[in-house]
This record gives sequence, C-alpha cells and structure tokens, in this order.
Amino acid sequence: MKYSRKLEKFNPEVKVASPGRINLIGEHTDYNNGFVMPTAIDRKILLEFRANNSQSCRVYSETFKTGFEFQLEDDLSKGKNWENYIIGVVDQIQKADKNVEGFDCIINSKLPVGAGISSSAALECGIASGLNELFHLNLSPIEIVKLAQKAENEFVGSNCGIMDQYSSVLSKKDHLILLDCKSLEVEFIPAAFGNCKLLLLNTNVSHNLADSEYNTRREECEIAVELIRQDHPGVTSLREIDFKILEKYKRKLSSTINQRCNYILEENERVLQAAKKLKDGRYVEFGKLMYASHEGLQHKYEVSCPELDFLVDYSRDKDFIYGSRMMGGGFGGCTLNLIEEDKTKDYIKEVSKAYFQRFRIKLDPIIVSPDAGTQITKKKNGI
Ligand code: GAF
Repeated sequence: MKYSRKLEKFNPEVKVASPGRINLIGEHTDYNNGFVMPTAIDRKILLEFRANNSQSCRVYSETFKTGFEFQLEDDLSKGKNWENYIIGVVDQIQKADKNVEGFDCIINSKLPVGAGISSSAALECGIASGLNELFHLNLSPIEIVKLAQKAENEFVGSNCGIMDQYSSVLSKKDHLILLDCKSLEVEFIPAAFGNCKLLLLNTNVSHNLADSEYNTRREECEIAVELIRQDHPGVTSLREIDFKILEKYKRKLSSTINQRCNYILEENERVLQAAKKLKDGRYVEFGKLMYASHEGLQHKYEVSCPELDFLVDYSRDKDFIYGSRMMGGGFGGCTLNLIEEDKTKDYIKEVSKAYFQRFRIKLDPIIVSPDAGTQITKKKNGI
C-alpha cells in the first residue's frame, strides 16, 4: 500500500544515525572471502522510530518526500526500489523468529544514492538497529550486520558481500577496518594520512549494468572455485587459492575467468601490503597501491567506466595526489582520492571543470572523514 502523505513529526522512542562507508582498498574481495579496508564516514542516514501498537509499518522519507505502508504478515511482498531495503530487513527479522510489531519511521538521508558509498547498507542497518532497540530484539551488532546482508541478498536480490554492512555498523571513529572476510577477524588501523585528506569525486553516473554485472562477477569467481575444488575439496573460495594453483587450471578456465581470479588474488595481496604501508606512514606507496587496484578493476575485473577512468587518469600527473581509484561495486559512483589538504580546493575546481567539459555532467566533491559505526539514542518517554 502506498503512503505518500507526510508522516506527522512525532516524539521518537529511538533515533539512529547510520553511516555510509568508503573503502580504501580491497574491492570485490569480500564475497571471495578476502581482505577489505573500509570505514564508516561522517555522512549518515538519520532515522526516527516509534512503536504504533498496530500491525502497520509506516515509513516516510524526508529525502524522497514520499512514504509507504505495509502490514506485518508471514509473507511480505516486495515494494519498489528503496522500499525493499526496509521490507527486506523486517522480513529477515521475522524469519529469525524475532517479534517485530508495527512502527512508524521517518528517514532523513545525507547520503547520495548510487554514489557507491553504500546508502543501501546504511538504510538496512539503520532499520535493523532501530527495530532492535525499539522491540528489544536482542540482536548483537554482528547479527545485525548478517541480517542486513541477508535482506539484500534474498529480498533485494543483490548478491553483495559483508563489507558494507560490517563497516556501517562496526567502524571505530578515526580508524580503518582491516577485515578478513573469511574469519571476520578485524584489526583497527588508525586513519592517519599525514597532510592528506580523503576526497570523493562523485561522477553522478550509475550505469544500469551495475546489478547484473555484479552478480555475474560473483558467478565467474564461483565457476573457478567449483572447478578447482574437484581436485582440492578444501577449497571453498578464491581465498584458498594461490597463483600456483590458478596457473595449473589456466587452460581449463576461460581467459575472462582467469583475469577475474588474477585480479582477486592480486587485490588481496595489495590490501595486506597497504595496511603495512599505512602503519609505517608510507602514504605515497599506499597511494600507488590504490592506483594499482584501479588498474586491476579497470582492465582485469572490468567494472570501471569511462567517467571513473577519466577522473583517475586526470589525477595521475598531480604529485599532490598520492592515490586515486574507483570505489565500491563500479560502473559509476565515486573515485576515492588521497590528496594533500592544501591543494584540495584548487584541484576540485580544476577537475570539476575538466569533467564537465568532457561529459557535460556536474561532478560532486565530498571530503570525508572516517567515523564511528551506527549510533543509537533511546529514551523511554520520547527523545
Ligand atoms: C558493493 C557490495 F555491496 C560489497 O559487498 C562489495 O562487494 C563492493 O560492492 C565491492 O567491493 O558495495
């Protein structure tokens, strides 16, 4: 049922600030059980909740100026686009045998959609965290992460890994997460970048290949794993495969799949090297790994696009930019740039002009800082 009337402002019982994320390095490695280096950022979705003592769930987005309503039933049916990130989470909470009741929710997002900074994971995790508090569901942070990921896999239909939900919930202010997506072991690395800042350049394009190609990449990696595990039953993901094993199966795999696997193995190594460079304060070398990551994504994993490549190439001869790469699933969204702070303003002007001249599209710069994961405020008699 549609509910486009604005939900009247209410005294919330629970407020949640649910952040977007960046990823310094380690792209498309999460669903291959590899390494990633993301963190939550100081851009968030704000959500307010109250129980409404009914079986109705009413959600209003201040950002989209529209809302919708659905009833709690055993089998929840799909809504449209952004609605599914919410209904999908409620569906998973019910499937986990947790007792969710009717609620009202107002959402106010400061995260651009389609920019590759994970507004969808922020929304899922924000809804799951809010309902967890509101109805005392007793879900731990990692259970919230996994539930939100499952909602995206099963309800929305995107076969994403765990990185986005993990970083949205479990990040630590001013730190990066070095996450082993196989064991879920984590190391928090202080996010010190010397005299540099993290600058996102939003291409403002989101090619509609993104969803289908994302799932295809995942399938391509799985084909290689399936083949190799016929002789090596212990292999369950590309994480357990090294270059030597891959070489042995080279002829049996298509050249495209060889390329994909090669990229994943190299990217995993790059993440570990990058963590070391960062801890040693070797930011220029860290930046070189960012460029190498982009090249792999562009030529071997083939998830970049002309707009992203243009921005990365544009930065190459600027010695005040240490590293630049596409970020997230690809086919649009942002580049992430490690740039000397005092050069940032002039560079934004210059690159925005060049980008507009080339594509006739406005470039959106966003300077971000690593921030804490989900923040929750709760009051008994309204906040
Ligand atoms: C998207 C997915 F949601 C993540 O799980 C991850 O695979 C990323 O693309 C690519 O690194 O954000």
